Amino acid sequence: MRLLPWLHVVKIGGRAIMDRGAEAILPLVGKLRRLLPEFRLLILTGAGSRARHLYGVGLDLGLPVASLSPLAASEAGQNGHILATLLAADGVSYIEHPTIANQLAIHLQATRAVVGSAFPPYHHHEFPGSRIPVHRADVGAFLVADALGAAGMTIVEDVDGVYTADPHGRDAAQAQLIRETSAADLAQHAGTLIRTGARG
Ligand code: GWN
Repeated sequence: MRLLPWLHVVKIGGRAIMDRGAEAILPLVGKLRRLLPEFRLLILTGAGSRARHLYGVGLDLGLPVASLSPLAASEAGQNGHILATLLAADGVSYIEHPTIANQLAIHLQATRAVVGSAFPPYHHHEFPGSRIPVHRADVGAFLVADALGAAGMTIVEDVDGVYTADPHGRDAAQAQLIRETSAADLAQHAGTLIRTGARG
C-alpha cells in the first residue's frame, strides 16, 4: 500500500553539500524553493565531516557501533536544522523523527515541504558487526521513502549517479557507474551498495 504516493523524498549529502557551506547550500536552497509549487517534499539531510571526526574519536575510546550511531545521527539532524532555517520564509520547518513517523501527513497538508534527519532512528539497536554504522543517511532516506510508497527518492551528492564504490573514497579505482538497475540487480548488490555507497 502506498501511503503518500505524491511525496518526493530528497536526501541532501552531508559531506558533499552541507559541509561546503554557503557556496553549495544557498544555490540548493534556491532550487528547492523553486520546486515547492510543484512538489511536496520530505527533505532529509545526511551527516558530514563532524560525524567522521566523531567516528574517529569514538573508535579511539572503544565505543561500540550502537553508541556511534546516535552520535553521528545527531549531526544529520543539525544539518537539517540549518537547511530548514534557510527555507523558513517558504513555510519549511525541521520536524523531529517521531513527527515524521506520526504526523508527516498533517504537516504536509499545512506546507509544501518539511526537513528531517536522514539517519534511520536505529540508535542503540544499530546492527552489530561493523566498526561504524552501516545504516546511515542514504539507507534511512531509502527506508522511509519505501515505507511511505513515495513517488521517488532523489539523492543530491557531488557525483552523477550511483557507483559500486565511493568514487571519492579509498576504492575509487574500482568505482563503476551503475547506469541502470532493476529490482533483481538491487537485491544482488544490496549488501555492496549499503556498505560502500551510503557515505553519509
Ligand atoms: O535532535 O538534531 O530525533 O529529529 O538518532 O535520536 O541521536 O533525537 O537521541 O525527536 O528522537 O540530534 O535526542 O538524537 O538529529 O535522532 O530530534 O533537534 O532521541 O528535533 O529528540 O530519532 O533532531 O535528533 O540524532 O533526528 O538524527 O530534538 Mo537531532 Mo537525530 Mo531533534 Mo531528531 Mo538521534 Mo529526536 Mo532522534 Mo535523540
